[in-house]
Amino acid sequence: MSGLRLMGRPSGFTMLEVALSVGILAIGILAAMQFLGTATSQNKAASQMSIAMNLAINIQELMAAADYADPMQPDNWELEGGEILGPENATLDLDDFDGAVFGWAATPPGAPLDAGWQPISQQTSGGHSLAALSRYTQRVRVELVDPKDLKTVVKYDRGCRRITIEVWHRANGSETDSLVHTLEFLRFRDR
Ligand SMILES: [Ca+2]
Ligand SMILES: [Ca+2]
Repeated sequence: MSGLRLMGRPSGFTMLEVALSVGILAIGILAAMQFLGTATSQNKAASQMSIAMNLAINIQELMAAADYADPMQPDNWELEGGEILGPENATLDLDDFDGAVFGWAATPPGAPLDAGWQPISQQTSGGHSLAALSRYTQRVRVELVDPKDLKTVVKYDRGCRRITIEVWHRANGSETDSLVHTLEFLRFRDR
């Protein structure tokens, strides 16, 4: 009478089962890929940060040898006659570094510097290259601050200079640099 017929379960999978399995698999793969993507970009940011911190410290160490001010012309806010910003000068002072740019955004563009004035184009470990450093820029700013209120920039030297070192990075395909790390420190006039 009725056209209904109980059928035994066919062997193999129905289309629905196959479709469901494929769907679940796809969701799993997508989740794994997203996780990997996030992990990779976090890794990249962490490695960029550690590179930038090192590049900032390089300049801080490089400036450690500089005098607070030029002994003959302490108010001269630039390189003194005949000086150039480099290892050739034994007499560099802090303000000689104001506005200095090393690396990618320098003119002409170069590699950022290590603590001994040498350009470094690769970050290496045990002879292996870990990362290219050529797209990084170190920028230096020197300001006079009030020794009694270190946040206040002043016009005349009251015995304290604030040095700001910024490390910028130009991403592949980008037209602009982005600031990765800023290092600030103070130097007081030796008495
Ligand atoms: Ca000077
Ligand atoms: Ca000088």
